Amino acid sequence: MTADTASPADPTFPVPARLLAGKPTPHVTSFDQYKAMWEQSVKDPQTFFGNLARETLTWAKPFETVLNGSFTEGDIGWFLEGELNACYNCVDRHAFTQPDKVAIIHEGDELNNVRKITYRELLQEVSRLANVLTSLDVRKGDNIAIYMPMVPEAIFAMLACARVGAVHSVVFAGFSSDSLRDRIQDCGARVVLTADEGRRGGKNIATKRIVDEALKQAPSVEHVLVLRRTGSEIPWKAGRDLWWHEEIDKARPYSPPTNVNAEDPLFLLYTSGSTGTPKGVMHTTGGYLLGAAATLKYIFDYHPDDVHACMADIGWITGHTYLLYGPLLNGATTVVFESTPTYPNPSRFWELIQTHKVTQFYTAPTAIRALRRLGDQWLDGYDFSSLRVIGSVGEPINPEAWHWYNDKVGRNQCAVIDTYWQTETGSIVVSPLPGAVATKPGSATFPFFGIKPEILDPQTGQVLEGNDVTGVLAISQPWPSMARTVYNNHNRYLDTYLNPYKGFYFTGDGATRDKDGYIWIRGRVDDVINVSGHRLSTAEIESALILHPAVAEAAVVGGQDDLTGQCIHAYCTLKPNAEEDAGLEKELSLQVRKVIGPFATPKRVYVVGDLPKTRSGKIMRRILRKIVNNEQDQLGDTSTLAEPGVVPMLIEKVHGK
Ligand code: 6R9
Repeated sequence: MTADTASPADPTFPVPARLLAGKPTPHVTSFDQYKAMWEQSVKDPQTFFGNLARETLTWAKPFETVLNGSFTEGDIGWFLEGELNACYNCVDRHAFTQPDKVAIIHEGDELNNVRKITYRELLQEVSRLANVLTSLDVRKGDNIAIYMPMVPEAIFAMLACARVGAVHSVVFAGFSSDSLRDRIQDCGARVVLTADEGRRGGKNIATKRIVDEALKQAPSVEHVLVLRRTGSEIPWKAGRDLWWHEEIDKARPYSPPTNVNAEDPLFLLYTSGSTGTPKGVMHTTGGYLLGAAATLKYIFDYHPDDVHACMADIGWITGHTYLLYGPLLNGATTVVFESTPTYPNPSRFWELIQTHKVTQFYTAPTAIRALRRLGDQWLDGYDFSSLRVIGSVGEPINPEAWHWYNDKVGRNQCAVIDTYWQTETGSIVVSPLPGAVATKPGSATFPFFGIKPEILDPQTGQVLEGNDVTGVLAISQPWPSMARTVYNNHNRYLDTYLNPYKGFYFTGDGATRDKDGYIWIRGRVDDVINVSGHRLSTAEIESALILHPAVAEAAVVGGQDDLTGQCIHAYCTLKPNAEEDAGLEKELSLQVRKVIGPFATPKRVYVVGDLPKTRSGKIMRRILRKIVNNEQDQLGDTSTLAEPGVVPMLIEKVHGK
């Protein structure tokens, strides 16, 4: 590993002098210091993480064993025998030492609609809600579904579950009723926490109606606790539905936390894989919390007076780890943003940074690209002097977007951190440390403590040693915040992550380690499409299309898109008696929107006569992918096609004559 040899092809950006000179001093101030810590963390994880876990978290009962299990067995556990409560660690201990510090700044959908919640208030709010959950007979180990807009109560909901030892399963409020239903059915939730409506970009979203629709086929649910957000008329089912405020008013503002074992589940989060239905990725308490707390401290270089602004929704892992758990575990002030980057105009993020004197700002490349495209005038005159670290997550950041972010938002004086991780990794696994690592635009750079990345030959699974190698990215030893299982389907966990390359955790991403040892993530090597940082499975979109009565077969591929990174292109063939009218392609697109959610809307749907198949009937998606990406001159070997004549027909359909 070396970081000091720049090549002219990939210019290297040193750590900004302002960070090293300024106050506070970064936690890690040189590459050598980072390297020494990293080496110790992977050589002796027991000592490194044992110490870190004792320093970082408050344990009700200390652990004795730091790590047990292996990738070969798939039985990993950290901090065994230890007991703790996640909510106590996020709230109580800070409420006792710094009660008046602001824990949450809520920036509502409308400008100047700000609500601040101190740690003292947070403890009261979360306690009340925990008592309400207990009154609904929610117990340790129960699964609770949360389908809520970006309001402080969504944070209270997650923390209240943790307080009583229940397992939250947050479903992104942009998912359709069908997707919500599937997730509730899979985890068997008895209680759903939701709101009457959401508010985003000046529009109301019919949250409760979507829940009602989902619950028609989710008999496990006994109670729905409904937050009044907009006050609009909503349907109501007496007995099942309860008003949040009415229940809260009755509840005592303190509730004792329920301690759980370090390996008891903290939450489920459903994510798309390369096949079939979404899987409920399970994170446990001790290891996940340590990963969240430690990465927030070191990768965002958190210091006590910082205001941390993560723009992700709580429905995604980024919202879990860097909006809620990481910041609150560190006793930070965290921003909950309800609106969109362009409402009421494209200065919204910049206004937010200036108003709240944000020190760490975290968003996705797709938002950076969209704002860059709208023009620099939207940043004019804003004061960004509070910022020290600006981060990006969710997809590869292209160098143009990186430079714009660095120049216009970071003013070349901030650390730009391209953070690579996944729902399954729980916390960031590859990223620069602000005070220690020189960056290269487009590279996530070096592994975090405890992460031993390897580049494998995809065919043989052999470790590609040394630098200047490309293959698939794997991790060769367990780290505290890795997912432990897929809910109710441990075999799927093994088959997806641990069996493809024995002895390794397989990420599903391709990667290069360049000649200087920097890691460059190349994107998914499986059938997962990344649209604006949202993970979508081609199989899931195909299933949604096939539900339409006219569709016989569907094949979905990812196209390249300047704004969203990738976009969805769907090819469909029709059943023999189906009629192809002018509106059908639009209708099929709406079908996907309805079954999965608006963010999964295909960019194009092509109704075609036939699909390119091998003689054994396998659809050759590679050809479909090349055609949408305008690479029809590089189709490669098409000799195995059963019907070569379909290719010109497809090209004509996609590109015209
Ligand atoms: C945190 C999150 C995970 C997938 C991952 C990869 C892509 C995330 C990235 C990145 C390149 C980065 N990804 N961060 N690719 N550079 N900095 O996004 O989790 O929704 O589970 O997605 O996103 O392909 O495998 P998740």
